[in-house]
Parts: sequence; structure tokens; C-alpha cells
Amino acid sequence: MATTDINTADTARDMQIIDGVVDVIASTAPEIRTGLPGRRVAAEDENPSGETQMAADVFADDLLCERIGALEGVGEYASEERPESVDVGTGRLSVAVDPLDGSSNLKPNNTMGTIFAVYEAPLPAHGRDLVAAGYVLYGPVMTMIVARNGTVDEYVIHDDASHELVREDVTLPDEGSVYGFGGRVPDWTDDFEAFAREVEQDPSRKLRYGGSMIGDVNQILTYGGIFAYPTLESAPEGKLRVQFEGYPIGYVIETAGGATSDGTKSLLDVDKDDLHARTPMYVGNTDLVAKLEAALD
Ligand code: FDP
Repeated sequence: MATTDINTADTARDMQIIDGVVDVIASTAPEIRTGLPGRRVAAEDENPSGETQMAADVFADDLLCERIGALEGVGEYASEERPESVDVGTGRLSVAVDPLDGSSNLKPNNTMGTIFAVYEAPLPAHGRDLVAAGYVLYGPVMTMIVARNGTVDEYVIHDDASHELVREDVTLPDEGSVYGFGGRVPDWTDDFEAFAREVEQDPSRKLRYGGSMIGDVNQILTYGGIFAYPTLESAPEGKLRVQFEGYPIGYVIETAGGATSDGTKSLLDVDKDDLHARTPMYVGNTDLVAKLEAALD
């Protein structure tokens, strides 16, 4: 077989595996959601970042590890809830998930999500190794955003575990109308606070912040604007995780025509080789992210 034929065959094979991962995420989501009511309590352990795990985090992680790990073509599985990645096969694609992003929202019953990233490399991988990424949002409706093949699509996931395409080629609206910034305000840097005050002054924008990154980012994808979990005085790397949050959200937002940054460069260009490394995250419309980078310079 000629080299081009091998590459084409690999790409077609990768696409099949990615479709398989998306199907597993969609078909497992109703089960994760149904399993939540009795699991709104802390689990016995902390996660590898030293944060309290909810019983639901562990439940969702176990389900996803078992099902994604059973897919032919997936070689490694990693999640925010386990210290090391798991060898699950001989495939060349790796899958990293945040099984329940925003799980501290379980107690007050606010939105949360499941984030997934498919890398064509062993873990920890680089943002430029991503071949697909997306998330499920457990809101009043269960929706799923998937970025692959250069486009972003939105699906509704039904209770019978089927999923239905509802919006093709999703892009950020040109005029961003919402903003949401995480971290305690007194812990923000002076430069970031000055930027935040400028964003607030624009009468065309309003605050939308729920404390679950995936819910807050989905507001940006829907209405345009800017989300940040910034560098904090007490945490220069911010709070969010590169492999499980920064890279996949960077991939989704940039594929949808937006921009992302760690303060100086695209989230997809962040270089961190620790599976649980953190990064500041700024995502939104390109003009706002450019202003943010200028403000932090
Ligand atoms: P959570 O701890 O509830 O899982 O990275 C996880 C995350 O939520 C994000 O979804 C959210 O943006 C952020 O942490 C909120 O953290 P703080 O409430 O500690 O600011």
C-alpha cells in the first residue's frame, strides 16, 4: 500500500473510533443522569488534585472507563478522577474525560457536564494532538456538543439513549452578549480585574455565571462573549485542568470560530506534560480574547 493509502486508511479508521466514542458518551449520559439522585454526597477519597470527590464523580468515571475502554481502537483512558491513565487496549487513540465537570453544583441542583477529548497520541497528550472533543450538558434538556472534522454540531440526547442532531456547524455569534468570570474577585490580579470592569461597562453585555465551567462555556457558545477562570494571586495556574478541560474546550471554541487563551497564547498551544496540570482559561469571541491578552500583557 502506498503511504497516502495508509494515511487515508488511518484517518478513516480514526473517524470510526471517534464516532464510537461519541456514541458511548451519548448512550451513557442518560444512565449517568439517572444515577445522580442518590449520589449527591461526598465520596471517601479526594481526586488527584486534592479536591473532594462526589459519589457521582466516581460513578460516572467507572461507567465511562468500562465502556470507552471496551472500544476497539482506544489505547488509553484517563480522567480527572484517577491519578494515572489506564491502558485499555492497543489502539492509537487516547480518551481523556472529566466525568462530571461542575459536580459541586450537584447539591444546589445546578447544571453540570461530561467533557471528553480524543487524542491521537499517548497521554498526557498535547492540544495539537486532538482529533475530536465535546461535552454533554445535563441541563433541563440533555444536549451534546461535538467538534470533529472541522465543525461543531449540537445534539439532543433522549432518555432512551439515542441522540438527534439539532444544530449543524455551530459558531459563536459575532456580537458577544454575556460574560462569566470564576475565582474570588479579591484573588484576581489587578490587570484581570481592570479588564473585567471594562467588559462590565458595556451595556450590551450581561453577567451569566453558574460556577460550572461547562455550563458557563456553553452560554458563550450560544450567546457569544467571554468566559474566564483566570490566574489567581493564590493560584497562578488557575484551577482548571489542561488535559480534561483546557484542551477540549479550546478545541470546541476554536472550531466554532472563537478564540481561546491561557493569557498569552491559544489553549491548544499550552505545553504541560503532567496529566493533572492546570491552566488559566479565557475563551470567547476573538475580539474579546485579543483585548484580554492585551490587558494582561
Ligand atoms: P467543580 O469544582 O464543581 O467540579 O473544574 C471544576 C469546576 O467545578 C468548574 O466546572 C468550575 O468552573 C470551577 O471548578 C468552579 O470552582 P470554584 O467554585 O472553586 O471557583
